[in-house]
Amino acid sequence: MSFAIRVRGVALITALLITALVGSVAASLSWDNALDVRRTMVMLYRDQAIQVAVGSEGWVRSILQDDLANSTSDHLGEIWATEIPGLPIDAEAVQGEIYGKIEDLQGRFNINNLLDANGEIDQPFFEQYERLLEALDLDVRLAGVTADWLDADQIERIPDGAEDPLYSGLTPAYRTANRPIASVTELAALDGMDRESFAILSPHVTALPERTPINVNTATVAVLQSLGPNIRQTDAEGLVSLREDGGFTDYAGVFAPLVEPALQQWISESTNFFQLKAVVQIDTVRISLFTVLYRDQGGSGVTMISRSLGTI
Ligand SMILES: [Ca+2]
Ligand SMILES: [Ca+2]
Repeated sequence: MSFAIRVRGVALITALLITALVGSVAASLSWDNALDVRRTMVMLYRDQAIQVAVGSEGWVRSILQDDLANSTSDHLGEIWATEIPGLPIDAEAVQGEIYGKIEDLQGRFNINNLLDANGEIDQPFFEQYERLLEALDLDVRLAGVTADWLDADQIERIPDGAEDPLYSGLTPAYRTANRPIASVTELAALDGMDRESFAILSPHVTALPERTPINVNTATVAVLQSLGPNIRQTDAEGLVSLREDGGFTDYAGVFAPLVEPALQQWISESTNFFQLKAVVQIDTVRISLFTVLYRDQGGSGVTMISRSLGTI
């Protein structure tokens, strides 16, 4: 082979190599570009979905306001309690779907009721909480552990307490709140609260910024049972069927013989605290917004108390 032919051969291979290299760089650039575009779109859709979900709060506020104007009690037959089926979002820039529901948070046991005005554990509510745990087949020891989490002191309740010495020995270490809780998700940090127990308990409890009565028109079976030591599950189920047609006509009369005397003033047929759960789907992006709303019975409107994205 002559020198000239060998040189031409090398030049050809070099040219082929360069073409292949440029090709692979171009492919990688266009792949990165496609990913960037997709990432930006997802961020944009997420922002839009959050805006739509927050916007739905205004709609819910007017539903709750209208309800207050038209009724003195709150029950599960009312408009606010109807689950909203998927509604299309059909604007020029956004297309998707929103669905949601409003829940009465006073149909649940308010964990912060455990603390009295002095920040100490209030025995009638503590016993009510124990009855709730019992009705749900959960470990009653959790009542003492929750009480220690909330009360201001560092003295472990006997036999069921847990204060900082226990939690600070865990990995990772943490400390008790020693104050009212802001979210029921705090309960997941309690000693002895496993995932299953939390899943069973969480639909029946709430954490509100003030002490609240139970709305017997919306309370769950287990929460109704917690109101007195002699309310069996079948009794509570009977009460639920009694209220089916627009709530109790005389709730005070029905519950007077059933409810623990100290809790008599802590039952009601109306509600101030509601929770909106809005789920918005745009393209492949789906977000859930949980908003706690306070409706003033005096008619001064509905205010947003807290918002949480993705979790209660
Ligand atoms: Ca009402
Ligand atoms: Ca404590």
